[in-house]
Amino acid sequence: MKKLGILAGVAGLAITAMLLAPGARSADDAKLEQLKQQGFARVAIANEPPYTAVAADGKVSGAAPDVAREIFKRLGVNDIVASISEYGAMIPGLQAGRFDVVTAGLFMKPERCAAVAYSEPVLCDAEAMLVKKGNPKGFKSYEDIAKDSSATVGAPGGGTEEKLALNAGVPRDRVVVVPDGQSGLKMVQDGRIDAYSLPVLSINDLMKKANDPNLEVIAPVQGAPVYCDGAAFKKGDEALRDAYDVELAKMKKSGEFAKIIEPYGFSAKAAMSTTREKLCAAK
Ligand code: 6CS
Repeated sequence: MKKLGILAGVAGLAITAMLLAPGARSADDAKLEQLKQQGFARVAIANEPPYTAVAADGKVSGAAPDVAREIFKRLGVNDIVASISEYGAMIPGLQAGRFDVVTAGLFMKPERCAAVAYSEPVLCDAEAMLVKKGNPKGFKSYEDIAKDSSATVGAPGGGTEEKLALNAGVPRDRVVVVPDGQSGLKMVQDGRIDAYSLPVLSINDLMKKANDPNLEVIAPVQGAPVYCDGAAFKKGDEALRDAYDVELAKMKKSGEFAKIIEPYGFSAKAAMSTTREKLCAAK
């Protein structure tokens, strides 16, 4: 009896058998089958409440992972396992197969839409800046920072706010890459940067927790668009993305989507009033 080669692993055997079975799913669904076999989806997050958060005991929460956990459960994938990543490393990590999906508030923009397969919109928000009380340098926009040669702004590496500041003409050496919210808060408090920029709900969360009367929130940043994120899948995993979108649409329709995101401060209406197509085409 000719010995068969050893297939890659039990999962490989299960998926192959399933795909060869009569009326088998298309090869495209192999990714979903693989995640079902794996028992979890590996998600990239930033740990930036209320979008994403990791508690001291490791529990993952936040609007983006909570939506993802519920949708994957409906797809037969029992859980999510999160890894914290800088925004600028999320897409390369997805493309390298380190994550199965990014669920982190990674805002849809044309250049990102070209690199990943986004779901339909999930979390929408404007931009904000954290400054010293009284806004001593009078910032209302990123252009205001550009015009003041002494002004510096902190933002996440590879994040939207970094890009907005650079595009507004703030020189590279006055846009400071800040690894996380607590660092940004401290740098403003210590006067090491004049402003720290994140989406409105993230800055408001920081402000509430800081409880520091010497700080002020400038929101929305004038001239900056309202962005929406989606779950970001690797190009080639469109079948998985489409299956995700079917469940997301059902939850939007039933009100379950709003029940998950609105306690975090997000508007279901905002996400339901736009589409991936519109957001990916936005200039
Ligand atoms: O998508 C982004 O680049 C931005 N999204 C969030 C939720 N926070 C900061 C980041 O720059």
